[in-house]
Amino acid sequence: MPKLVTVLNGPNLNLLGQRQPEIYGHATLADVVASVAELGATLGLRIEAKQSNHEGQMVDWVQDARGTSSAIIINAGALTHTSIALLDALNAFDGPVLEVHISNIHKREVFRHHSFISQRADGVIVGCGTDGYLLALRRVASLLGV
Ligand code: CA2
Repeated sequence: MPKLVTVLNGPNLNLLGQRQPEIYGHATLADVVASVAELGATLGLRIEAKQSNHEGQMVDWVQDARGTSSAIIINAGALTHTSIALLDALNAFDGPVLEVHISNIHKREVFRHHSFISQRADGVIVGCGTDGYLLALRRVASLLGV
């Protein structure tokens, strides 16, 4: 049975490809999920991708990943910069955690420069556009030894 990788996207990432293409590109979230699933199949990993605009839902999904998922790839959107609850949930997860940001948060407003999640993340990929999800999945595969 292939190992499961949970891919979580937070608030407003359902709007990918619909607005602000100069920052976030033209790919939709469905496009991103399809390309991650395709690479996952190549690498021998199963992908479960979810998006929510709600902090509590994101916390619940991180908790659900305990015991079912081998790794988490997460773009928490703006919760990155605010959510200690999400950090606490990730701290209770045992496998690799890869944090992704489509834009280079360090080139943007100062309030985007700090990530609570980075304290738990095994790797952080920023500013690589939606390719960042694929880079994160390759790193997960390497960390899981598949
Ligand atoms: O660069 C990233 O991936 C971010 O996590 C995206 C978040 C932002 O709050 C973070 O600072 C950096 C925002 C996601 C909003 O996505 C949109 C996409 C298209 C149109 C409008 C919003």
